[in-house]
Amino acid sequence: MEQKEKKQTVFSLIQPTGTPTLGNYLGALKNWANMSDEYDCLFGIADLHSITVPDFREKPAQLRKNTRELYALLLALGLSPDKNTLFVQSHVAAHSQLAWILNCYTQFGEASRMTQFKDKSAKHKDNITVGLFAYPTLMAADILLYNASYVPIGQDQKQHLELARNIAERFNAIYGELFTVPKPLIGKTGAKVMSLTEPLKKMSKSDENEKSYITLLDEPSSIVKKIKSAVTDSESEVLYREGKDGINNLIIMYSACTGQSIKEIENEFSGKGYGAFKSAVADAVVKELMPIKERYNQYIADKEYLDKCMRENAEKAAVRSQRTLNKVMKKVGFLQI
Ligand code: ATP
Ligand code: LTN
Repeated sequence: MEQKEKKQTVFSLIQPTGTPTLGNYLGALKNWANMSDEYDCLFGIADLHSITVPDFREKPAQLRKNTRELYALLLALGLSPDKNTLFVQSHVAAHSQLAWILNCYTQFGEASRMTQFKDKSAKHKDNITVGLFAYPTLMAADILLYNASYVPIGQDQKQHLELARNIAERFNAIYGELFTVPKPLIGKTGAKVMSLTEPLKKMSKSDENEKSYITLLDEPSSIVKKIKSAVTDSESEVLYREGKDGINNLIIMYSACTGQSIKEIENEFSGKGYGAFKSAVADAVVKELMPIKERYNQYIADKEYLDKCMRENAEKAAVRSQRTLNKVMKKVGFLQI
């Protein structure tokens, strides 16, 4: 117990906007599972964030289904609900409460500079809500509530983390040391997995084109098909080079699944052409994902166990986050009764 208190805290959430892709997995989730020995870990599902875009507003049944399925998938990745705090964001009221307070310490200008906001609002021009704009302050609240030292995320979330750091520092400068200033932990491979059909875009589970991404629960035959039809280039050498975005992406995927370096991969496939390489990539991805799918099928069938884990873990998260929220409310000057 004593040792547990000394561990530094790691925190990250993922949105229930669809089955996670190979990009989510290699860029973020894969690293989560092996952190609980070294760190005090909180992981979970950012369901409050997922209603910031129209696709998930007004679809309550879908949101509920996705949330339960994602929770089962987190367990299937090997995340222990006992060693970690594994929870659903909306089950813990302090997130929304602190987010409101942080909104009042965030400049309109700095929130306007978030590239994700610019991208997502360009995509939904006629339906841009204040919630989408305030997305990063809710994310900052998530992290700061638990005094997380490290936040494992993909490259695309770095700017949001930078904002969380700025808010924490600003708050500390006004009220004294209150928040831990969090640092990002970007996956070792730096893996930013790109779309299979448009390799200049990141692989994203909300892409309209299903062929552009592989989900963690895809059937092997579908994985093989998608990789075989992945966009490459008109050359034939398996080399990691500028401009060969499609091949570079497949090399990154293969490297992340097999642990081989780029150099080793280039040597292995020297003179073999793209066809053989694509088959090997597909095999490696299938081998990586199938055990996860098998475990997922067991967890999703046991609703009672899932609910019990969610309830117990929400309780753990609530106790911890409430402590921080109380301190903040006192500092800000809300009357204590
Ligand atoms: P959406 O399509 O709904 O915006 P997403 O697929 O981009 O979702 P998120 O739920 O926003 O995924 O992200 C979950 C985690 O996965 C984040 O830490 C994010 O940085 C990481 N991530 C997302 N896409 C990729 C990718 N293509 N490569 C590497 N990491 C990724
Ligand atoms: N914005 C993140 C999900 C997210 C998150 C967080 C990640 C919400 N709150 C706190 C890390 C820490 C995303 O879309 N990937």
